[in-house]
Amino acid sequence: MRITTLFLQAILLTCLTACGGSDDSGAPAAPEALTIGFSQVGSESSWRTSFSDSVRTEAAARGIDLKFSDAQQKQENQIKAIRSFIAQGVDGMVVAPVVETGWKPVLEEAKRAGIPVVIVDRNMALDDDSLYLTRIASDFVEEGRKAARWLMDATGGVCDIVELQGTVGATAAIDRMTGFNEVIADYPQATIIRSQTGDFTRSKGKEVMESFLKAENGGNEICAVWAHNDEMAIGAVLAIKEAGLDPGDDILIVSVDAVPDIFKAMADGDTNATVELSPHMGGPAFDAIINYLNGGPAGPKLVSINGDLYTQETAAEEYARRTGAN
Ligand code: GYE
Repeated sequence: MRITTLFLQAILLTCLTACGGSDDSGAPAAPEALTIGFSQVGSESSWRTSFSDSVRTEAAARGIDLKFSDAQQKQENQIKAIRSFIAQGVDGMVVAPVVETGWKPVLEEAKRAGIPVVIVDRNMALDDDSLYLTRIASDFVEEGRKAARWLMDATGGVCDIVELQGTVGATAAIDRMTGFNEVIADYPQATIIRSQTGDFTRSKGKEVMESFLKAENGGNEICAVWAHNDEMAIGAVLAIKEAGLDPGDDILIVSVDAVPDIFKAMADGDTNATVELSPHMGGPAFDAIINYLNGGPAGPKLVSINGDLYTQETAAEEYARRTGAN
């Protein structure tokens, strides 16, 4: 495989002057018949599904043969997929890791095979940055801060908060929590009274919210839900309604992702705010791999994408814009 990649690089380097290294849009041109493996976390949320769709669409538009593998939220499945990509001799890999730790050995295998790896979305804890080309991700700490700033503003900093955490050990959960807690630390009357993982899914979000409501005497004292993603926020809406309370009013709800369903929920008055996370990370990931294969200069180790916070005010309009619904 190493030989194949070096051979490919040699051809491409020769080709660079003769054939040009980029298309009209400025994106690097893909070598012919490029095969790229994509190890995806799973399909735990509609944000994740949009992300998978976006990567597939981007691959198709560039004529890339994409080997897609859904790990169903299990790291062992991702490690198996990466090994299988290596065995198949792919030209590059895009990996969206479920948790941060435990990646070094398998990435070393990819490196030995000469296969470039791009990390997308959540991070990997690696002490050797030669194991990957770059990471395309949003600043999850900042997302947490944005959610907290909105809530502190909406409540005057007086609020008993319950937290629905994302997957344990996942960067998106660790960092969103860090950013949120950093902001509320300045508000002595804002407290997280309960916090538990809902694994980024709607069903677990609902289940955990039900247990919070029970533990808090039906929920009358709960001021707000801070959900690490929209999917769990929607689960919380269902639980709060079943408990006879009015979500978005009796209990405020703030989350992250900005999926179409949450704009619908906000337009209906059921949730209050969301921070947008773009699912379109496939393009820059492919750019990095193609640039590397073309022998281009090494780019930055982190490509950051960031989104705004949305509230009920523009929710109906945003929902229509994003779904084409009227
Ligand atoms: O917020 C959530 C998904 O890792 C940032 O994973 C991502 C998160 C996203 O399941 O909906």
